[in-house]
Amino acid sequence: MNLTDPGVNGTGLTLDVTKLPKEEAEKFHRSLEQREYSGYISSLISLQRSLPDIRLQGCHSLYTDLSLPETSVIIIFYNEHWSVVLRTIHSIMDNTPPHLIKEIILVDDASTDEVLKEPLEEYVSRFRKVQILRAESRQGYIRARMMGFVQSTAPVAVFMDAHCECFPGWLEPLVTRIAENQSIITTPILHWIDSESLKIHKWGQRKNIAIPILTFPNLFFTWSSMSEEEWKKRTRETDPVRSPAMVGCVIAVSRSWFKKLGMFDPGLEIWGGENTELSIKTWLCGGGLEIIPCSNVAHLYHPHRPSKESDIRYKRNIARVSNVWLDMYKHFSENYDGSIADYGDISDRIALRDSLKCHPFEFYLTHVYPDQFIPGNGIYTGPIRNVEVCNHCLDSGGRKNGDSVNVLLYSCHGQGAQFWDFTEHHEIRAGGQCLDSGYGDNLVMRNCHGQRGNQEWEVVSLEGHVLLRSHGNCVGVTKDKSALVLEKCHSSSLQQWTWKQNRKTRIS
Ligand SMILES: [Mn+2]
Repeated sequence: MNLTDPGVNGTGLTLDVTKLPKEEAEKFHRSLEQREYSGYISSLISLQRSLPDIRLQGCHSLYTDLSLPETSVIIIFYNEHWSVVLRTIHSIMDNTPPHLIKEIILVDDASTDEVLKEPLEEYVSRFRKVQILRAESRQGYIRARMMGFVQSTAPVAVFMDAHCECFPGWLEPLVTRIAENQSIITTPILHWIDSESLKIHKWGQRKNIAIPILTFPNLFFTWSSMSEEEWKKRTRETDPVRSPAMVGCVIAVSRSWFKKLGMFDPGLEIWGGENTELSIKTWLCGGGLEIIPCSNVAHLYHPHRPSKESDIRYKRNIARVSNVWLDMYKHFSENYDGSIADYGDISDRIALRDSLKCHPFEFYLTHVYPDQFIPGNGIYTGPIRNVEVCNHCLDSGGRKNGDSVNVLLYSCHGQGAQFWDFTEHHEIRAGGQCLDSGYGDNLVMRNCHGQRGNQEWEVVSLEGHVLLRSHGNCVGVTKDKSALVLEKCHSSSLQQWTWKQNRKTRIS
């Protein structure tokens, strides 16, 4: 194919598949179908491709202490592509001072791919520190991680997915922070390996660093930006960033803290919910969770094919997490009552929470992440009814209008498109989107950008009613009572709404 150093320095490889011989093109397509990423492309890229040093200025001089505790790296694989697993291992070996790695424990979660049996053993026999642990039957990612942890011996454990590549200097910053404070779990900045070309896309390291936060009702994570408050609190851009949640692909934790927290909940099945559980409990039980800007790891994000089984399993897992940790807020998560799947016995997890004297979940909402949005638990919540036009509500389910959706005045039913929340961020949300005033006298729904501006609202309380105000204009109904309009505020009841106040603000 006439390739020179494909993928070097994190560049990807894009092939014109139409120019490949038929047999090769078939292999290319088959590999994409098999694994949700291109094993074919991966096998053309060196197992030891170098990655550039992308550390922020200031990182180099911060982490020169040679006396850090040793680390065990625990990697779970299940039918992962040979080249992807090996590249993960090589990148650890090549980018870490040897004395910091005590061992790398590969846990084979009962893979069926033959190449991951003896051939893998033979390949890794060149590394003194790498050992393979085989599960006899499928344990799932969560229990397999604990198998590896129990086998490991170093004071710090790093859980890493089997499809990662480490940048130079990735480990020292993670471990340094743990050496300072045992009960802080640390994560690197996760960059993104493209699943087709294996190109590494760099993500923000400075103010535009991506912060994982929890989402309700599914207790998954989503990306947010650093709060203004956090940005101001830090004095250097290399300082750790408090993280409300974690993705879970790369986590560093002290052995003692992970044990004290009861490891992962062994009642969680296969995959999902464990990162949420660990995030919540480290925060509630006296520890913390931080992103360390000087640590960089790339992770191969690949779409997970959803299935009915995996969906039910996930809902079962989050039912466990919400019933153990969320107190009354569990009512805002899916399947908390076990109506979709029986979530099993949680009594030992509750006993653990009691014995550690962990804070109530309210602590998370007031001290860890006051911006946490919980649909149905806004400051104001529910349908927004007009005072003048009997039984008509603000409805976000209008027609598409370019990149946004028109908001209408519509007969009240109070469900879905008419269920609104007013957030700590001064957004008015429905169905995952935000009310936006940036379209003249028109009101639309757009993706929430979190930057205030056209999505910043005031809910002004009158006697029993509210005004919805944005930069001096108010949401009202036209004189003929047929449509919504954003116009100068006046005193007519066409601009007055009833909306249920649910609670006080958390941030003043
Ligand atoms: Mn992964």
